[in-house]
Amino acid sequence: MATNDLPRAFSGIQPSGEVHLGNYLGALRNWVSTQETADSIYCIVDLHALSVPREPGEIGRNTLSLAADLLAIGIDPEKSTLFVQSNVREHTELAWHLQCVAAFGELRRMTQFKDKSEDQSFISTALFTYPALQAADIVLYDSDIVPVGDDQRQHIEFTRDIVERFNKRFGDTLVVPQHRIPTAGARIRDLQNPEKKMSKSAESPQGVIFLSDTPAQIEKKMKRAVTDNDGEVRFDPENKPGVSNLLTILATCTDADPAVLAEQYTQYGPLKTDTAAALIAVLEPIWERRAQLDDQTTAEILRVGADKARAVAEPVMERVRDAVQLHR
Ligand code: AQP
Repeated sequence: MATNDLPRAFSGIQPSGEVHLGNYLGALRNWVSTQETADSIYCIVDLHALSVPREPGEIGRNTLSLAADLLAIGIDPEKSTLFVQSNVREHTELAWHLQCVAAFGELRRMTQFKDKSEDQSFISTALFTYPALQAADIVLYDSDIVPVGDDQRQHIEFTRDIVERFNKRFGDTLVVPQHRIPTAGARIRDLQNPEKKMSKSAESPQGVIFLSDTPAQIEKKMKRAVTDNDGEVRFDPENKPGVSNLLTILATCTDADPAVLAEQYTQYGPLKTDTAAALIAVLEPIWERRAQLDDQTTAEILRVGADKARAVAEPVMERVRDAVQLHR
């Protein structure tokens, strides 16, 4: 809980590539609305992005650009704290303490680890322990709520479990957070491979709508989106994942119900055209704001954000050190 009696919200995004529609509809849109009802802390989780092999400088370069995207989307530094994970050292210190109460078997059950390690020639230990660092990110700020997409549900439940275990072992020290997953748009699927979630690291960029895509690129990707052969427009995510994904995107962009929207269409073509148009209308003001942001202003916002974040994190970390009682 924040000192101003508002709940504390925390969430993060990796600078692992360009922001896509799944990130936006599943999480970032809610980051913006949460600013009005919670003391919100948003983090660019650059250390997480290092859990798969990267070139030197790659993540550093992506970080500033991602920060500008977040500001353009509507993260307001007057209302929220926006900062970079590696600028606050306490994240890794607390992660160690949480790894010490996390069971190997628990981590092995994480579906994100299974998905991301599949077919990889090098699997880092960091990819395996990723959820413990994520848990530290959250609880380092006494966070009450965590706005995320559905893919993070298991990680937040893991966070709750290990924080409860820590509190049981060392005394009531850390706040146990809750996820906040949207009812609509919580899992946006890849347009070419609707069995999978839309992801920065997708096999083909044709299945992913990036925030930086032009209207023409969006129209083309929507037109080519994989549907199915039965020709019926129906909201049925299990049996018709491609069509249901388009309905979800259209519904989320227009604040409508996807099943009700489905009744207005008899063919896939007009559904694709309307979905592209609705999306472009939502993204246009974001593109305009993004074009006005310069690197110097963005870097200064991150610097101030890191100072604000440290001021919250340091006393929480001190509480953890007191609870564990190592020699000082
Ligand atoms: N397809 C999605 N639908 C809904 N929400 C999504 N999120 C990600 N993909 C979808 C949400 O976006 C937030 C930031 O996620 P992230 O970038 O930190 O990590 P990720 O979930 O691993 O995203 P990607 O795009 O799949 O990245 P890569 O390919 O690098 O692993 C989270 O709240 C997430 O739920």
